[in-house]
Amino acid sequence: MNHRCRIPLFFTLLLCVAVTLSGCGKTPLTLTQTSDNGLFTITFHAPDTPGKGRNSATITVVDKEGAPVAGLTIAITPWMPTMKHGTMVVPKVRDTGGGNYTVDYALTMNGFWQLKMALAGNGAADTAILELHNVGK
Ligand SMILES: [Cu+2]
Repeated sequence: MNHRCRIPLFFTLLLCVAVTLSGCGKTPLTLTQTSDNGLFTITFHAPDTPGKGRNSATITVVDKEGAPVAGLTIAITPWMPTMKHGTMVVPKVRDTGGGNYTVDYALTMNGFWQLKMALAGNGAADTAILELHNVGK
């Protein structure tokens, strides 16, 4: 190998190391919860451990038969039960079709949080609580 092609190779290797390192610290979180009256099964998936500050997640909703439920209005209220407070920022939920929804939410502290959910649409309504036990850890 001549000298001319060694430098691009070095930068390619450096880029590979950087990409590997940036992916290393992520710990995905998946929670599955049946709604309080059993109408829906909710799967919450976060690409990384939720923490203090802004977070995003995807939520998938299926009915009792396991069929995806699109078109729901989902309201989410973060709540810290041990300290009895919520957040100032209202989570944004977006229906991306096929029973999938994206959620952008913010938490003000590390620790134990609940995401209180109200789901309604197609003549059905139910509630659920997702528990995030280790926010920031
Ligand atoms: Cu708190």
